[in-house]
Amino acid sequence: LTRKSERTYAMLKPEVIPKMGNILSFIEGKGFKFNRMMLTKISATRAAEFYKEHLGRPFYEKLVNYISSGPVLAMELLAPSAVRYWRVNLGPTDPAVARSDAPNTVRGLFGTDTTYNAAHGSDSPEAAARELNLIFNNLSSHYEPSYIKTLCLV
Ligand code: DGI
Repeated sequence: LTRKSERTYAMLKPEVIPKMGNILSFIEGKGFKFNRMMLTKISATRAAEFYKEHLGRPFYEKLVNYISSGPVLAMELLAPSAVRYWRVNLGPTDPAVARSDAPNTVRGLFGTDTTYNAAHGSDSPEAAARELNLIFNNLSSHYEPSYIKTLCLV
């Protein structure tokens, strides 16, 4: 990492995996560097841990079920002010809001609704460190190579 660079955790959610190429081009075009990248599946237990700050919210169970329902693309992105820069390029949580207020964002371009909103981005450097560790340093708990084989056949 250079002095001005920062890292963040970005994740493409299951519904956009079939069109991940367009989204990766968008991210690359914004100047991010892909430092680590992994197509994987997150277990429900790991997803519950990942989103624990939302425990008790009405959408929590749906969110955990969704994130653990299919493959995700986990990424460590590098850029100056990467956390904030990725949040800006991700756009508002609700893609309908993104389409009106920030159309040239990942959620504005590729999101469907508040559940199927294309991608995740850490909201602070501390969250990025926690999330990167949780996803990349706990491979045996969620990595399912047979699933990826299935994905390639469909
Ligand atoms: O940081 P964000 O992903 O933009 O939003 P967040 O941290 O407030 O919430 C995390 C995820 O939880 C979000 O990407 C989608 C889901 N979520 C948040 N608020 C709602 C929601 N899902 C539904 N269905 N309804 C909500 O109000």
